[in-house]
Amino acid sequence: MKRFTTVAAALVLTTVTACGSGGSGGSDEADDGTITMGFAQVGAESGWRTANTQSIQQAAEDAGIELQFSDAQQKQENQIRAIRSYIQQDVDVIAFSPVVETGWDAVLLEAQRADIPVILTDRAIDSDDTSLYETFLGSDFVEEGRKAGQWLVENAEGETNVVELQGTTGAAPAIDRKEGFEEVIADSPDIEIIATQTGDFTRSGGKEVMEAFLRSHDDIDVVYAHNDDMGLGAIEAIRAAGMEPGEDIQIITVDAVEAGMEALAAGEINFIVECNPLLGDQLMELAEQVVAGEEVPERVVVEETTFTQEEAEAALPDRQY
Ligand code: GZL
Repeated sequence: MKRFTTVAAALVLTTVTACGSGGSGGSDEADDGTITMGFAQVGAESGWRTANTQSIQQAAEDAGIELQFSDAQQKQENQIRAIRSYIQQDVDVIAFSPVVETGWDAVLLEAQRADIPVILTDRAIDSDDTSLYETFLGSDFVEEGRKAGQWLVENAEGETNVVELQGTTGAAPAIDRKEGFEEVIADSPDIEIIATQTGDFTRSGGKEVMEAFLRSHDDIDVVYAHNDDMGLGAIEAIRAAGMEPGEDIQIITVDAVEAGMEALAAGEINFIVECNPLLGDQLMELAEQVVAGEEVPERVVVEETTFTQEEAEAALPDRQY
C-alpha cells in the first residue's frame, strides 16, 4: 500500500527479508495492500537484542507486513546506509533503534522529503526536530536507572564503593541509566561510584573492563552494569580473581534476559531491573496506524518490572526471553 511516489534508483544493501515473497518491497509489490517496513537494527550485541529482533520478525510475519531487516553491527554508518536503502526502495514505513542519540537529522530529513514515516523503537534520538519521526516506542531508561539506584540505597550497608559498566557510549540507555542511578544515590553520601567505563553492552566488554577495575581497585563492593551481558562478563572476571560474585561483590544489572535471570536465581547477581525487548507487536500496530495516516501517541512507554533472587526463581519457568 503506497502513500508516496516511487523514488529513483535503488542503493544496493544486503538485507534479510524476514518474511513474505522476498521481494524488495516498493509500490508495485505493495498494490495488494501489503505494508513494507524497512527496519534498521542496532546489531546482535546482547541477549536483549536477540530477543528484540525475534519479536520484530515474528510480529511482522503475524501482521502480514513485508519486513526488510538489516543488522548494523552497532555502527551508526551502517544504520544510516540501511535507512537510505529503504528510502531508495520506497518502503511504506521505516523503523529503527538508533545505536546512539545524535547524528540522525540529515538521513531522517531525507526520509521526510521522500514522504516515508519513521518510527523510533527501543532507543531515542537527541534532536530538536521532533517532526523527523512519528513516535517513540520503548522503555524509560532513566526510570530503570532510578530503580537500580533505589535497590542499592535500600540494601547498602555503610561505605559502598560502586564500579559502573556503562552501555555503548552515546546510546540513550547508557546515558539515561547512568542519570537515573546517580540521581537516586545522590542522597546517600556513603555510596560512591569509584570507577565507570563503557563495556559496549557486550559480555566480553563487561569482562575486560571488570578485569581492569579489579586490577586497580581492591575495595569494590558493588557492580552496576547497564545490561545483563556486561554483568555476566563481570561475574567471569570476579570468579577469575578468586572472589564470589553476588557475595564478595554484589551485582545489579538491567534487562532480565534468561541468562541474567538464571544468574540472579543462582545468587551470582543480586538485583535486575527489567527492560522489555518484546516490542514487535506494538511496533506493527503503530506502523499500520502511521501508514493509514492515523494519529499516534508521541511516545509509547512499555511496561516492565524488577526482580530479586526469589522473584527470578518464581518467574523463570514462564519467561518468554
Ligand atoms: C535497551 C537496549 C539495550 C539493552 C542492551 O532498550 O537498547 O541494548 O539494555 C542492548 O542489552 O544491547
